[in-house]
Amino acid sequence: MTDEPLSVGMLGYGFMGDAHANALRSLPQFFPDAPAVSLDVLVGRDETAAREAADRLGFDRVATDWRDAIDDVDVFYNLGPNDVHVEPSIAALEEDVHVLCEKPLAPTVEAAERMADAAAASDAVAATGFNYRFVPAVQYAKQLIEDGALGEIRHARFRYLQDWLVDADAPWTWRMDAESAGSGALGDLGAHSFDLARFLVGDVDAVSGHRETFVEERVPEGESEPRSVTVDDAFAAHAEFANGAMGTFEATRYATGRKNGHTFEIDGSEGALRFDLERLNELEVRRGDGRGFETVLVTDDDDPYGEHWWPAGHVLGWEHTFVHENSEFLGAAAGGGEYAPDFADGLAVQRLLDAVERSDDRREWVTV
Ligand code: 4PW
Repeated sequence: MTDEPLSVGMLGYGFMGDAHANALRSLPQFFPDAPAVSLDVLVGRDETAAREAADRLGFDRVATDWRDAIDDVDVFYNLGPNDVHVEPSIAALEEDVHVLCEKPLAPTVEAAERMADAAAASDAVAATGFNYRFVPAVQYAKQLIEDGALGEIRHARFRYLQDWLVDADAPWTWRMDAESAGSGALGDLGAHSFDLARFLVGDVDAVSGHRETFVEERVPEGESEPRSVTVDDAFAAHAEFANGAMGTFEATRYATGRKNGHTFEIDGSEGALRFDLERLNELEVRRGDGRGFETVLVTDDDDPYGEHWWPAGHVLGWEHTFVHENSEFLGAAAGGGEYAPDFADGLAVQRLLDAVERSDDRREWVTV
């Protein structure tokens, strides 16, 4: 492991830029064993806005072209729109620069395959930003499942519900454009659910999907002409897992009153689990033939990541998932170790997103 700080380049400085920069600032205090980093260059097309963001987030300099950033850094964070994930991530991996790319990995399966190929050919670590794997309660759920506490898994239900498009005046953004985003709620929210499903339950063999777009046009902020919404607003899918479990998935931006309602329930022959991201310190566990679910507060010292934070019961939030994710990613980058979820996991999820779309187009089940 090197003692030199890893120099960081970051493309994008919106929501995800804040989340990752905050995580990088927290690491030295709470994860002192994590490799040190130096925030070298922030990449954005608008130089003035990028400079303001660089000052706010603590980066030394800015670049308006990602090509000017990649050669000089050890680690590259790709936090741009989904279509911008592809070429910069591949170019960085070709230079053996470690990459953390936000999800979904790409707008299409073909692009995700090229990214996974570049990762396989590179000596660098290639991480896909599925941060919810790093919720302590999710890791605790994984341990329970691996220890056999649920027995044979029969059902897995995943829902990701948001409501920011219920507002008829919500502006058009790149997230509503198929070319930039690939898909809508399916790729933005469903990708998280499919990743957790693969992490906790296993591979999915086949899906039957259904998508809807409720509002066909919206007006971009500060403009007067509407633009077409070319992605799904919501999706639902049935899934057949390789281990025989049945899955159901649903995600929407039209769930009135739900802000970030990412939930799952897993039922097995010996027990069951329930999780709700809006109560992320808790896992509801049903063991044996008890009469109901026990609510386990996953904040003890010996719980996943517990020893790094506050005394038991002093709860964590959404932002801590990024701290955990970054500690694992940078540790693998500095030490040459394995990291998951990697680009192969990102590609596996992309194939599921694509299968849902093909199934909906054909109105039939699709084998993944
Ligand atoms: O990745 C997801 C985003 O695109 C997030 O986890 C939540 O939903 C917050 O914003 C969107």
